[in-house]
Amino acid sequence: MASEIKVELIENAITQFCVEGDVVNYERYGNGHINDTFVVVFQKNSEQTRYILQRINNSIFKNPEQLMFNITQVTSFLKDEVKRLGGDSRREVITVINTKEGASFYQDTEENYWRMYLFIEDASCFEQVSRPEDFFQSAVAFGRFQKLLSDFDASSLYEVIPDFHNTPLRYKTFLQAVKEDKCNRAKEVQDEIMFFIKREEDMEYCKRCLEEGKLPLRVTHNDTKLNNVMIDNKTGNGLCVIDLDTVMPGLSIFDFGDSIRFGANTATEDEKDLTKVNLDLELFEEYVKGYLKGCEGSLTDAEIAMLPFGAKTMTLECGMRFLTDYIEGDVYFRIHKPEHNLDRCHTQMSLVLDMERKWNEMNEIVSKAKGGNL
Ligand code: ADP
Ligand code: GN1
Ligand code: MG
Repeated sequence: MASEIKVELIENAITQFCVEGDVVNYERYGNGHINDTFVVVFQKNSEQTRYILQRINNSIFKNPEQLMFNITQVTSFLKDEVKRLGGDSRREVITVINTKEGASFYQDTEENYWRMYLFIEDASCFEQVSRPEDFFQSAVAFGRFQKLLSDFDASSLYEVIPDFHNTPLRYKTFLQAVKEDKCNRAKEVQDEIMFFIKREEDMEYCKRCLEEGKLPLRVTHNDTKLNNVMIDNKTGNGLCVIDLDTVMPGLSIFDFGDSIRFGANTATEDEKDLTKVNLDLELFEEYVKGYLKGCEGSLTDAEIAMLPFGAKTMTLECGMRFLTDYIEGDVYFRIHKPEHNLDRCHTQMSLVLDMERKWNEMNEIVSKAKGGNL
């Protein structure tokens, strides 16, 4: 469940950063599953400015210093690129606010790690797609993000969560959790367990293509959910990719796939009525078109051909991660009710089944888009 943080710790953290003015108020913000996020309003003279304050989840990000090093490297590279292209680097790229000591994060006396970002105003993050155009725009933004980072030196990044999208390794972790069954929950979820065991081969395929050199390793975002990109309220364009914690070397088809898993689902990630969970092919097509546009020709033919596989693999992997966490006692993802991770696992399973039914159509959409026939 959402962890409580002592008010004194939050209020102390707020004062550590280089922001002028007085604090007007602060409150929890957003729907991320990992960090504790707050919006903080400061006032100087009669002007109010909002900031994002986050307590970094340091049971997941074991080395916050390396994490923040990655984020400052990536954001400063992106800001230079955006400026070079004539864009607004304060709205199109996350801005890290330093502490009064000049550091990119603050460590308090209770081993909490805090950071602050400028709040990107006049832009929205969505939990579900209501207008296909927004989904198209989010795809352009994630594709562009990938393209802009193509000249970034990947070797300068720490691998903050090793093997983050190593699906076969996650499968082993899942089997181990089932074997250990620490919370005695495995017996309730035998059908779910079998679902993933039956699809073991599918989970290995993309990794094998990388190892065989059929897919290139790139600098990727690795967590391309719709609520990790901001859409400009005025122009309707994809504005800024946020949640840069997992920027690491990875596969473009996984960035594509994770967006499909979340955004092309006709239901939310934790919908209990599974009849509502489907892969929306129209949204899938929008995302394919937007992603190819944003990547501007930088994807190889093999990457494009494997986009549907990226979507299926990310959905399988995420469903299996939710199930693993349920079996392990809900220790990773923030939950808001007792069987939340199991509900999330069920939506991912339903979505995989629907992708299996629509597999030919998904591939046809991709090959038509590649040929520019859409
Ligand atoms: P988590 O890793 O927990 O998902 P995020 O960095 O994605 O954390 O932040 C959670 C939510 O906070 C986002 O989905 C978004 O709604 C909001 N948010 C994060 N950073 C900003 C920002 N710089 N400006 C405006 N909103 C933001
Ligand atoms: C987490 O942080 P957030 O909520 O954007 C998770 C992703 C999962 C996603 C499932 C660091 O993303 O990998 O796909 O939940 N992030 C991390 O909703 O594990
Ligand atoms: Mg997020």
